[in-house]
Amino acid sequence: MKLLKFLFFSIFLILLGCSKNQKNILSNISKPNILIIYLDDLGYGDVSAYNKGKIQTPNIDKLANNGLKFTNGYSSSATCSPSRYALLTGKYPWRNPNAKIITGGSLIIDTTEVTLPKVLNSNGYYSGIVGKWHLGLGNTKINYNSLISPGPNQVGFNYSYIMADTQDRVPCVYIENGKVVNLDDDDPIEVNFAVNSNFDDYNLPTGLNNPELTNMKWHHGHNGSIINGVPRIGYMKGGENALWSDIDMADHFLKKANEFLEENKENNFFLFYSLQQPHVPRTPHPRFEGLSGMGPRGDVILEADWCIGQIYKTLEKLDLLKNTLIILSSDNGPVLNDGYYDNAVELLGDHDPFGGLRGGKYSLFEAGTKVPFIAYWKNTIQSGVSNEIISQIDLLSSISSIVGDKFRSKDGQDLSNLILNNQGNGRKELIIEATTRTAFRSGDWVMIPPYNGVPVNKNVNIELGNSNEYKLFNIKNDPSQRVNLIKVNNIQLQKMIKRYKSIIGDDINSPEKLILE
Ligand code: NG6
Ligand code: CA
Repeated sequence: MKLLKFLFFSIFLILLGCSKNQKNILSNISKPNILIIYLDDLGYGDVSAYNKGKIQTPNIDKLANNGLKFTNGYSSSATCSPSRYALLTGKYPWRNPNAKIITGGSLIIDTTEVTLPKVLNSNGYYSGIVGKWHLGLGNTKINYNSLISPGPNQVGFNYSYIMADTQDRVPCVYIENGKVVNLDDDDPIEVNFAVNSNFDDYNLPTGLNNPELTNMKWHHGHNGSIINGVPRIGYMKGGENALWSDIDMADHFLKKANEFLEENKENNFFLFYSLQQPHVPRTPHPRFEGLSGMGPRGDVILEADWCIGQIYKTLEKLDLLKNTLIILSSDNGPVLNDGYYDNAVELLGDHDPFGGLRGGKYSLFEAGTKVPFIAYWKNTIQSGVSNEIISQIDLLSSISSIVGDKFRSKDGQDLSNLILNNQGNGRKELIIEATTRTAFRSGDWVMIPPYNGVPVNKNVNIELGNSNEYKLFNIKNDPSQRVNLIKVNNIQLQKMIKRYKSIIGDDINSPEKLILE
């Protein structure tokens, strides 16, 4: 009897040991740190791992070539705020009428909504964002002189160090956990986006009235207040002490991101490192000036690539690479002239930021939303290439699954097996969005409905995807979407229209924009 008891006890101990070991392996694997490196307007062809063009991005390439490089990775929109909304909520941006490009507007994520940082926090993570936010702040007109809320800290981030909207919009200050950094109480900030004359003393210099005071010329828009010689969108006065330095912005965000990593090396952390490059105004630090031979746009891409290399080095130094999942992507496709004369067009040479795709930022064509999309996790993700379809909208559900949480977002799919093991299918279908218009990808087919509006935005010289007829492309055979197949394959077109309408449902675009026969 004693022997039997001993045997049972031993087996119990062995089983306990096994399950403990199993659990350890699981918890190590299933709870990596999460680092999302998010660029602003970086094109599919701007990364040398995707396009052996003129520009060299060795640090991004290192992640792409030693991790999983997706060739069919999408941002959720062809502009910034909607893409960021979708990334953090896993919901299609066209479901939210406020998910449009923000200019000083209110927070567009409901504070009760489940978000990526919230899911991670509930699994023991500490979440931070460093860099561009562009999801709105406050509920009404923002007072930059007191605590700014709600913002990133109210939708799940434990720590935030952000610029509010974009580098080309006022206010040109950093905001840390809801407080403007270095703000002098005696020099309060006033901001408005309507007209300069909203200020009491309305003789502040602007790009419109005082071009002689600018060191970067505006091409379209961008003729409001002049800060650091750069004319911006909107008007701002005060806050002199708090103004950022444009040429130091990359180094500044890098320093904050590095500090976050150092401080949280013992925690499970989520860092959303949201770089401002290569969005306008392109203001490389002088040590990158001229390096690309392509003017400021190329130079800031080199600067961003260098920053990513520095972050990699920090993870290496802190011995965090083996338990950090890195996702790198861009919020929308590329644009050359986005409102300033900065030689982006003139000095492009034979570099192709669009990677052979049609359209660009703001466009329903492929270059609007097909972006570099890379997953890297040293010793866990095998190096490889995936042609499966994946969207940033899937990141919340996939990361939730990777950390062992059950939450799945409304529109996202759990593609964790694809991300970690390059196994299983990606998406079968995807709604593509550009400035509230939508299109539909199903397998190798893309269908763009007819839309009113100009076919080409002449300012930025990008084809938007508007026309008065449906468009149907097979992007496997025709990746640059040159041949409209509506007449050749009407059956496929009708199938896609039906399916598209059934997904979009009542959320269908405003009728004045969409022409549905
Ligand atoms: C547009 C700006 C553009 C850029 C964009 C937002 C004008 C004429 N154009 O309205 O320069 O700031 O908004 O870009 O003002 S995004 O990448 O943040 O979506
Ligand atoms: Ca952008």
